[in-house]
Amino acid sequence: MLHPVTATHRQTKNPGKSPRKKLDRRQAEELAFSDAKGPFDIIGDVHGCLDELLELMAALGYRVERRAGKFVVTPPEGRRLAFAGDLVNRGPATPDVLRLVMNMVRSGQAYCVPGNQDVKLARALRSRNARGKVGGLLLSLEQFGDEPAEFRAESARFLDGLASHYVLDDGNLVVAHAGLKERLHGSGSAKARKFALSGQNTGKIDKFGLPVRYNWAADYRGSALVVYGHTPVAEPLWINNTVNIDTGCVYGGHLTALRYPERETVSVPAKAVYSASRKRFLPARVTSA
Ligand SMILES: [Mn+2]
Repeated sequence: MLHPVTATHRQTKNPGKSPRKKLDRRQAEELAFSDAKGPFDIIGDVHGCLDELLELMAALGYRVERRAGKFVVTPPEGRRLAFAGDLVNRGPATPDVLRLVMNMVRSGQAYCVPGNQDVKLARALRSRNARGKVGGLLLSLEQFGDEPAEFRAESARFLDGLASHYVLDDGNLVVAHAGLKERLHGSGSAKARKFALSGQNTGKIDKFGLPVRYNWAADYRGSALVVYGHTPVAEPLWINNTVNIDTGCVYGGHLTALRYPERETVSVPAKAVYSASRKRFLPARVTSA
């Protein structure tokens, strides 16, 4: 049987006086440091690629049926999904990906941490118009144009309420969208949230005009396995005790899951190139730190 997602019992101060959004976030942060044991199937950046997500879930043994517009999921005995963030934007079916993941999180079948694109979409869904919105975010807003206002609000609330990262399996497993330095594991600080969502830039700009990111994984010496995405790689990239499982599905690569504790990856190929990448994927191997 599946164990329910258990929260610690920390009391919140004056919960009645907190704005709704903050309360949701705090509840999620409490869930983040649970003693939840695996096994888990952790999925990298989905970016609205519903078909590939369903195919990957099937490959992992999850049965998904669609009944009256709702997704009904039967996981393999005892297993749970964990999404490493960036569920949305750039791809063809952002609302349905949210519909599926929200349902699984609510029923205790999945964990989900936010990525920078999820936060961007939540903000855009709450604003009244799409002015100034470009690219992958604009595409999501167009897809949401066919959805009821209630579902927009529900999606924004869900994305806003997600904990910055998860520490699972008695501290042996960390899931964070852009990865996380060891000293920020389990921290509810704004600094930890910022790092987990977007990583840290070096202040330099590369030849493609993109910010150069600090390679935290090269300096990582922690004992917890850190599973993350955010920066597309051609193949799952293991560095020290970290693994990047964003294999760029939306750019025509693959959608990848890490099976934990087995430490095996399972990938399905993208059915199309849904978005153009400004640069080629990072090489799968790094030669030096
Ligand atoms: Mn990202």
